Amino acid sequence: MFPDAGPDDPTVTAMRARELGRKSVVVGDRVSLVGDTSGAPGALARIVRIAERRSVLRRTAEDDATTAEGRLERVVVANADQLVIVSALADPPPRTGFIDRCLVAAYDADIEPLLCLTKADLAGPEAVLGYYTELELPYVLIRPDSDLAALRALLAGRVSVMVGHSGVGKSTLVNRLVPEADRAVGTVSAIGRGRHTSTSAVALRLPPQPGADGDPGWIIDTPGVRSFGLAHVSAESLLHGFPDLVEATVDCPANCQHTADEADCALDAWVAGGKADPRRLASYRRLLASRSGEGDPREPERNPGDPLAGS
Ligand SMILES: Nc1nc2c(ncn2[C@@H]2O[C@H](COP(=O)(O)OP(=O)(O)OP(=O)(O)O)[C@@H](O)[C@H]2O)c(=O)[nH]1
Ligand SMILES: [Mg+2]
Repeated sequence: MFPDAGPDDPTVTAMRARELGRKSVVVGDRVSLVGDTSGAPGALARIVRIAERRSVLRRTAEDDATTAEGRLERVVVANADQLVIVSALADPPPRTGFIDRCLVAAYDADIEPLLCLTKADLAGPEAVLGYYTELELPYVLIRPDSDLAALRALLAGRVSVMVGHSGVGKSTLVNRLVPEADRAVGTVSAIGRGRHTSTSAVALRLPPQPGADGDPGWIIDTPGVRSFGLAHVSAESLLHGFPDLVEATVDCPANCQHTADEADCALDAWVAGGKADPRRLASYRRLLASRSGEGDPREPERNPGDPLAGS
């Protein structure tokens, strides 16, 4: 698949060849095929090689690497250029802690983030955008009747993967972007949680637009995640998801862990001096705490100030 595959190339069904050993193939992988690659009904090819991955987006089930769940690392997708962080503005309510985690994962995997705020017909984006003012984070607002031209322009020529909680509207958006996709769309239950309608990731070629030249890009729809665990990201790399804070740490004492109980952590003075939003530092420290098994395990991705579930 992917940019050099033309729109008229056949869709080939292939299975993993035994010589690949235990290496798993994930959505986004570029592979070498042998056998019947005609795409004819019943034709079956074999995947004999997985090309080196340009990027690998990972998450863990939990944050704490000392637990079995924390060690269980999942590759979400390979070779993505852009991480589309999908968050509803209501129903389910936005979780800035979740978005912060996705940003950490994106920077860690060297994938560009794009914030996609859905259900803009139900609530305004001011609170979420206000939280990210210092980040120059590109964003798009989506409502059922919105024009998708700006989003299509940001997706053109790249492989983008959507991540987000269940029920935020990922598949709804994919169906609008790729009308023949026919992705199942679910309902959101009363407590504001979706039901995990999508159960596997699927990459879809975006259709060419009249008047636009070049490759329209690929979009990958993924199943909703309950949390985006970051046990695989080092404490130092966590900070890369907080570019508004990173500069301050040059003034930290050697081996500063940047936690709230570090007496001389320069982040406190940075925030006290108005150079960054205190909520961002709090979010970073909640992430640090969560990785060491502390913090509120029920809603690890809700920052103070985020709306309550169901509101
Ligand atoms: N009001 C409103 N509702 C929306 C919007 N986008 C999606 N929805 C509704 O939200 C519900 C969930 O949408 P899905 O597209 O299934 O959500 P998903 O993110 O794919 O969920 P999972 O597959 O479970 O991860 C559906 O009832 C949609 O109709 C929107 O922009 N505004
Ligand atoms: Mg879905």
